[in-house]
Amino acid sequence: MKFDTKTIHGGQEDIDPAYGAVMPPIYQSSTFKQISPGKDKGYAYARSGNPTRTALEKSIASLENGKYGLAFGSGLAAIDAIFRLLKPGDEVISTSDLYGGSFRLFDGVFKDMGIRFHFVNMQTTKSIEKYINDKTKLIWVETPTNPMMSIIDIESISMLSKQHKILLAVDNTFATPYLQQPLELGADLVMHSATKYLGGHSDVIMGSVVVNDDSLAERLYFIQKACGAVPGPMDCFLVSRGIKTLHLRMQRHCENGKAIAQYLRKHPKVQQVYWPGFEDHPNHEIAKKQMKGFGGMVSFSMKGNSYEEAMSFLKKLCIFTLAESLGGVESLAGHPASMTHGSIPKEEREKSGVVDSLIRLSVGIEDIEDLIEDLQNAFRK
Ligand code: P1T
Repeated sequence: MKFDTKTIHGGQEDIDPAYGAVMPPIYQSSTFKQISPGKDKGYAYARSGNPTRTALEKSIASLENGKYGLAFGSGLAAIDAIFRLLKPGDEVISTSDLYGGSFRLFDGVFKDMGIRFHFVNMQTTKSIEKYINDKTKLIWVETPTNPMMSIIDIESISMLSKQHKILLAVDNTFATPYLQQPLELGADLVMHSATKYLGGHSDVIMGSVVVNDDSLAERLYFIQKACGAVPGPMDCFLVSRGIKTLHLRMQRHCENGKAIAQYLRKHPKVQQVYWPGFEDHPNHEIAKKQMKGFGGMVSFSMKGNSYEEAMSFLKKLCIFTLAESLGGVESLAGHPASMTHGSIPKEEREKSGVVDSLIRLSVGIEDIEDLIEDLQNAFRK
């Protein structure tokens, strides 16, 4: 089955054996009647499993060409579940430029539980090698990175991780499985904030993990059930519905993202535009190799690097909404230093380029002329 068909039918065979509904029914039930004690019809208690959630989990697994899918109550809950595979004393090598909330979870929760983190600029695979030792158990990659749009070579890191028997996990939130399939490139785990492009309509918080390995899946299902960070059936339905148009939305996100990146690059007030589609982007060749397109996320800094000017620009936008999050049909604008990446110390975040004038755009699927006019007005006034 091709990807565009999978968004609609992947993992959805016989979705409603009872009545043949074509959409996964919303089983808004916390528990299921048992035939006799301990014997049920496939579902016993909704923390362990719910048919609406199963439908979504199968759909996400199919999109990532993976065997097993798991849904969680948020993207961070999905990351939390992955890190529960580790033990005190284990070491993790993580991308240094990453979502601020992921950094907060690593530095503010897992560090205190005895996990040691090395935050590394992964632009070259060589830079990772010197941090590998016997205790290294996981490599955490975000690509494209949030918010600097750096590209990390998944296939090349997977060769290194396999050689050293280290798990490789990829946060695929920015790319989506439409543009990039990390398991195909050798990753062991692929994670999403389904809140973003998978849901696609900014109306739900959710996370997911997909794996191929049987024992890894078994342990993650155990963690999902034991820790209980599961999404509700209504939210699972919403993400299932969102996924059905993922391919169409992504095409427009990519088109609009490209037009905005090119417009910004020519603007006299703009210092630098971060978008992996530019031929002179430091890792453009890797982006071309591992992604089908360059996505709808664009970041840029302003000349003079003035915090005040960035604020005034953001306040003047009308169609772009000033808000955290990304990946919805509507265009959003954010100021990473004070919003999504505020939890990263200033010195650290500036090292990866998150300066005071940096603005991040989640380019939506509106008419491109309206979007460019909105930016033009915000620069002009
Ligand atoms: O918000 P949640 O569903 O828990 O997902 C966390 C998360 C994980 N990974 C990446 C790459 C993310 O971008 C996010 C959430 N990001 C935002 C809310 C944001 O505005 O960047």
